[in-house]
Amino acid sequence: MMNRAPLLLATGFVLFAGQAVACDRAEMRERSEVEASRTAAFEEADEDGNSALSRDEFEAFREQMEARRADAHFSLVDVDGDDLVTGEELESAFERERHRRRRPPR
Ligand SMILES: [Ca+2]
Ligand SMILES: [Ca+2]
Repeated sequence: MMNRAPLLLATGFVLFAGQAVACDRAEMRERSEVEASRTAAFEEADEDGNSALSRDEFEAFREQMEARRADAHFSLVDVDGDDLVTGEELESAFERERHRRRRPPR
């Protein structure tokens, strides 16, 4: 039946929107930072500037992204921003993560 397609699309959108709401702000910020830095990492890794990555360049890109992701993750866990992650901050980050995973999708 053709009429069901829009309904299914709408249902999919509502589920997607619910998941987006489920992301807390810090996570959203982390994601947008990672996405924003992807282009920069690509350009940096593209050593010969041909707008494409060779295997070696791709490896450099992957390392760049990993470092940037780790950096963003660190900032997320370091709640008070003193550039140190305490056991307490780590534990509360795990707790937030557990809470986020447990939350049922709306
Ligand atoms: Ca290249
Ligand atoms: Ca800290």
